[in-house]
This record gives sequence, structure tokens and C-alpha cells, in this order.
Amino acid sequence: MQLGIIGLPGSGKSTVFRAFTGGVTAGDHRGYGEPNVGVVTVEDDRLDFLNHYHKPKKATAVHVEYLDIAGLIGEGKEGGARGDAILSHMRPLDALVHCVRFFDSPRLDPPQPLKDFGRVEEEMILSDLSVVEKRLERVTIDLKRGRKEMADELTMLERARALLQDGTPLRTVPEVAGFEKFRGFAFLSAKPELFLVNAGDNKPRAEIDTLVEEILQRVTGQPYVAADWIYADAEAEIARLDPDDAREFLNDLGLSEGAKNRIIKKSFELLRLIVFFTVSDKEVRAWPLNRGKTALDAAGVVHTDMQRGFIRAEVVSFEDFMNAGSTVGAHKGGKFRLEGREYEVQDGDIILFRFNV
Ligand SMILES: Nc1nc2c(ncn2[C@@H]2O[C@H](COP(=O)(O)OP(=O)(O)O)[C@@H](O)[C@H]2O)c(=O)[nH]1
Ligand SMILES: [Mg+2]
Repeated sequence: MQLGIIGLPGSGKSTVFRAFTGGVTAGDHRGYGEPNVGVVTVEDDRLDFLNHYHKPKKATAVHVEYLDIAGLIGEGKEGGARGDAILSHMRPLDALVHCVRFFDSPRLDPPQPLKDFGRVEEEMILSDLSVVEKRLERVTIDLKRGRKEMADELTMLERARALLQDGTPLRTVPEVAGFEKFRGFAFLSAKPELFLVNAGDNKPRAEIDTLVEEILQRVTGQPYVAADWIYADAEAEIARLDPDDAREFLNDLGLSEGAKNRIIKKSFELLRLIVFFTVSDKEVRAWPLNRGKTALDAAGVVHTDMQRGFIRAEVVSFEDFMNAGSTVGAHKGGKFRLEGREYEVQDGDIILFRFNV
């Protein structure tokens, strides 16, 4: 899973990146060069339990990759070919983390978070609109030349243009946002988005909460959006401490866990992801999956052979497994179920795929 951190210059993107990853990177690349990439392991007590019980050769958690993408919005945009380079980083992103400044900076005016928020949202819509308009020209010419197979794309481009001209992000209409032929364009306003208020640690919680609410009100009716907040500066420091010290400092800030875990949970909710587990004597592994997906989809995530040769899935919920205390116990208690390809996978399912190739 890949998440890109975006926002105005000085909104704290690189600081947020460090708070998530604990990394001490070169940091301030001012919009030039490659984005910082940080990989974070998703902590999961259930995976730890399974690892402890099965003692396989290795345990593999879900990983989240964060990209600190300076240059996307309002930063060094005049760089010519850099536009394409940025786009190439955008394409694989599963979601955007939009950093909104709510701290005083000696180099900048007092924070105007709602205004900044609106500006970035508008810039993304305009950027998408210019892509749509360019593509419309191309497709119109091709259609005139008799390429009839482009007709469906034309219809969808016109729908997209109407939405964007109206200031509506493409994600609002999933049929447009998810249109197959749009995939390569990496439309910004089609991506799921987490709004992250980056607050100075002198800001009272009540003010922060109000701001988060106000942002949510402005995106009412949009699917795949969420909002949260962070004390990025303080948390970037805390992320470098060992766990005991970190806990103490988090307590002082009135937080029960660190930014890394909070934001991962939020991101999973935002993307409607669940986790299922596979277990063998070689490896126990946690896999992310979209809510509502079937056993056959899950098999495909693990291995294409498992999907192609799918026979059935043997499923036990983590909860049942833990309560039974052992594999034998879970079998005796009738907790293993045989499920077919249409079975909807649930969060925490432990699945053994039966397949032949
Ligand atoms: N007081 C305060 N300063 C912050 C916070 N987050 C970032 N900063 C400072 O704001 C400046 C810009 O932050 P940076 O992360 O480089 O912003 P970017 O341009 O969006 O990557 C740096 O001097 C940071 O130390 C915060 O939560 N509180
Ligand atoms: Mg930066």
C-alpha cells in the first residue's frame, strides 16, 4: 500500500513523513529530485500471536509505503519535464495524505488552514481538468478519424469535465473515478484522501477538533475521504525514541498511541481495508484486502496459481482460533469452515487455500 503526502510548501509534509516513518531523512528537498520514500510495518497483535504459536521461519506483516512528494502542489511547478516525473510517482498511490498547516511558522503568515485546504483541493481539480481537456482534444480527433472504440471514453471524459468545471472531485462519482481507461491518468481528485491537520502543540484540542469537523463538512457526500490531526513536530521527535520513552511523551501530549499507528488505522478505514492471514510452517503472513472481496479474490492476492486452481478455502476466524488455543482445539470445536469462492472474507480470517494446478 502506497500513500503520498501532499500539501502546500511549509505545511509540514516532510515533518509528517518523519513522524510516520521515524526516519531522519535529508528532508527538505524543496520540490526537486526524487520523493522521500519510507516503509512502515503495520503492527498487529494477531500476527504476533500466530507467529508465537506456529513459530514459522518468518512472519510478514503488512507494509505501508509513504512518499513525501514535494513539488506536487505549489512547489517548483515550473520545472518543465518534472510534471511527468511527479505523475509517475502519483500513479501507483492508493491514497493521498493532505497536510494542512495549523501551526505558527516564523517564515510564513499566521495559519489559514481552511483557505489552504481549499487552495490545494482546487489546484488538484484544475490539474485534473487540464488533463481531461487535453485528452478530450485527442479523443475527438481520433473519433473523427473513425476510431469508434473511443466513444465510451469521450462520454466519460465529458462527464469528468462537467464535474471538474463544477469544482467537484472525481472521487464523488465512483463510476467516473474508477473508469478503466482513466487508470493511466492518475487523476488526483479521484484518489482517496486523508486530510491531516498539522497542529502546533500549543493549539488547544478543542480548536483542532473544530477544524477537523469543518474540513469534514466541506467534503460531505464524498466517498473515500477522512480527516484527522497530528502534532507533527513533536511526533517526529517522539518517533525516534525507544518505545518506553515515546509512551511517556505521548501521554504528556494526551495521546494513547503514536502517529504511525493512528494514521495506519485511519488509512485502513479510509481505504476500506481488512486483513486476513495465511499460515504455514515457513511463514505466517498478514495480507490487506478490500472489504467485500471474496475468498477467490483473496487467493489471487496470495498467488495467481491459488486463484486459478481454487478448490475451496478452509477458514477460521482469529478470535475462534485464539479462544480454542490450538489448531487441534479449533478443529475439535468445529471452528474451521469450508468456504467456496464466493465467501466474503472477514477481517481476521485465517485462511488455508486448497487448490490444484
Ligand atoms: N511548530 C511547528 N512547526 C512545524 C510543525 N510541522 C512542521 N513544522 C516546521 O515547519 C517547517 C516546514 O516543515 P516541513 O515539514 O519542511 O514542510 P514541507 O515544506 O511541507 O515539507 C519546518 O521548519 C518544521 O520544523 C508543527 O507541527 N509545529
Ligand atoms: Mg518538504
